[in-house]
Amino acid sequence: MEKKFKRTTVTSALPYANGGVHIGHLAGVYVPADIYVRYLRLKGEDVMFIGGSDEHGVPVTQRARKEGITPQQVVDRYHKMIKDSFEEFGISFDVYSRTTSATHHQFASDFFRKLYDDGKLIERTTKQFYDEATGTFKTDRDIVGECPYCHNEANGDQCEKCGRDLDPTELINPRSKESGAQLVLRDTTNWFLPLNEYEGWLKQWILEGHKEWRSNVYGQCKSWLDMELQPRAMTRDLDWGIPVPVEGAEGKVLYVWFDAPIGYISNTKELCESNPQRWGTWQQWWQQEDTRLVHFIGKDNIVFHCIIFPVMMKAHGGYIMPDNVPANEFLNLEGDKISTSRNWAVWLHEYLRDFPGKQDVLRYALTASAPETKDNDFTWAEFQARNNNELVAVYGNFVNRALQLTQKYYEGVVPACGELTDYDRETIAEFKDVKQKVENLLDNFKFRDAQKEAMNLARIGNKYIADCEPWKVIKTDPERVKTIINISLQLTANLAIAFEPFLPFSSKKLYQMLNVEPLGWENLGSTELLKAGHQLAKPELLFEKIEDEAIQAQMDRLERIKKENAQSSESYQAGLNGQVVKGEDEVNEAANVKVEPVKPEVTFDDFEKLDIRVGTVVSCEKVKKSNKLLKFEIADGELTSPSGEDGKGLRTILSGIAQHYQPEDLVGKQVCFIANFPPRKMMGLESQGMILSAVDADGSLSVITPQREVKPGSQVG
Ligand code: B3M
Ligand code: ZN
Repeated sequence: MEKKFKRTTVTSALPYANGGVHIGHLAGVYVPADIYVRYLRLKGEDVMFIGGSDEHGVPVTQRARKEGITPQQVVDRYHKMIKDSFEEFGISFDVYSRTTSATHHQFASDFFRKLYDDGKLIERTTKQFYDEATGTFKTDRDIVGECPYCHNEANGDQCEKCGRDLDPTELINPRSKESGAQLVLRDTTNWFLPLNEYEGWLKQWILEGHKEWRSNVYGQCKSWLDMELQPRAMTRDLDWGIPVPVEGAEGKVLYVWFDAPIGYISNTKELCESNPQRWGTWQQWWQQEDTRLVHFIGKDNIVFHCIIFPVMMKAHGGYIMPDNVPANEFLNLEGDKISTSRNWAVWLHEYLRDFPGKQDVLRYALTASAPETKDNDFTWAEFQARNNNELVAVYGNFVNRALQLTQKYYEGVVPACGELTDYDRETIAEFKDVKQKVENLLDNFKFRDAQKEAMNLARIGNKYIADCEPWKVIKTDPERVKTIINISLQLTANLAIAFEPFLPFSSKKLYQMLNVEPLGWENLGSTELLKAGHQLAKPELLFEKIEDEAIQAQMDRLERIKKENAQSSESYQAGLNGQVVKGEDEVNEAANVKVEPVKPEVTFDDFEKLDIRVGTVVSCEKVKKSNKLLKFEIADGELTSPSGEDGKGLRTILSGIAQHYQPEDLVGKQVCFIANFPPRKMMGLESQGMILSAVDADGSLSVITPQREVKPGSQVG
């Protein structure tokens, strides 16, 4: 930190109140944010931690429709559920409010009105689909129709089969998802934020001014800014949301992504007004240059927090800009993408029910596999191993030994430290720099490594006790044992401090066992935390083993979900299986099978340089005047190629497999391809990658396909 800030405003993405919170949200946003604010508080810094529910938006109305209740009933239910489970899990928000509050409605409405009055918004009339039967405009997600590219049924905003982003006007035969009614296009006027006018400023502020941001965040901003920004609608034709405060705008509400980030500010206002002595004014937290603003979010929210919200604040005037936006990548579950609609998730409220009192175990496991730089995987086996082999066997074991020995030899009274040996001094020196290391890592949002350093303290302790063997020395040199135990107890107190941001429940328990009030961060590294003669409380186990049965029960649950999902997609699978590629009739004789020897060793880094992806074949045809080449158009999830091209359309790849496949047999199939080869011209056409095939013993080629359908653009590795 170069500048001296007086206070830090920390926000964490406001979860949609249309369902529970799962481990992906926790690992990506709430656990790291909570570690960060607990750390700042422990250092005595002035920090406000803001959370809340995002209660507008189409997902809420869809859920309400599905359940036959009102949107307000939906958000009331989930807001309470989310708020309660965060609290039980120890996410230490200073405020957790909601975007349906009166304060928020007023604040967001005023914010919009100021932009409107200052001429910062542009009015545009566009054509949108309208359901004449219900008299309502339809949002992209409420429209279905035939995909113009792959001709499957698609949603108005995206075709899930070929992965293309769509505009609903592109759909063939667009209908209302709800009623199936035919839709008509009608003129509608909305207000747009001209993002393009802020491009120069954004480039300066982010690309020049914030090179220190995480590379995933910086990279995403860069690709947006390289693309030419477009004006973006800030109002919608919907009936759930904050009414647009402009005459003649009846039936329109603020775009959910306009009002939701303002929720951070209105929640601050609520908190300040409820306790002005403690919190001062909301302006201090959002408008003063000596305040540092940090947003914790998942990677899908980067554009909203780095581009749209900053432009809103800039256009309004008076606001500070985020100093950092430490966005995480995604967490998968047992190798599969977390999905609310497929119920492929571990839900926080269910975890708290199934593992009562074990908040810290999940906090530890999620931080240990936090998706900080790339997507990561949560498995129940690893969860169990983290608990049994690390929390129990390392941290818990050390603490237990130190406390039990004190109990046994000194009836729980801290013995005096005598003369130090060289080994004592070495050990003390080792744990003295933990403070600096953990601080450096936390200041740079490297929570995983920071937690590892804290655990390292416990490893140092275990090694110290094992090497010193007090249980033997007690027979020959009881004075020496006092020193060993004293040092071990000081280390134990250090562990309570170092782990407090990560594992607050365990630190609390440990302080109780040590019979001391919680210690501040500045004490980390000290060997004088517990005075000789201080009486400890009765020791208890800090962590307990998690048995196989508990893990099996979770695996059984996932297995059941998998089966249910498989049943519901059976009909779809049957359709796909009907198009099996015609194989050749020959049977290879064993003698003909030629096995290539394995190539020389490469490193994992070498392998990582290849960017292998999955794409869906949208079209495939023979290249004229070539008997080998097929020309593929592949939906690749809109990847931008390393040369910075495209990122919107389909990827063209030429592949020399014309003798092995009928082109039409490959349409709709998924293939694996290398995405980062430089483009190459063949027969006057440009190929943007290479499709991977297996070469059978007889030389025939078989295209490599993922074992189940995945999202176009998915990485292979
Ligand atoms: N509710 C989207 C999400 O949960 C949205 C975040 C709002 S943050 C202002 O991913
Ligand atoms: Zn499609």
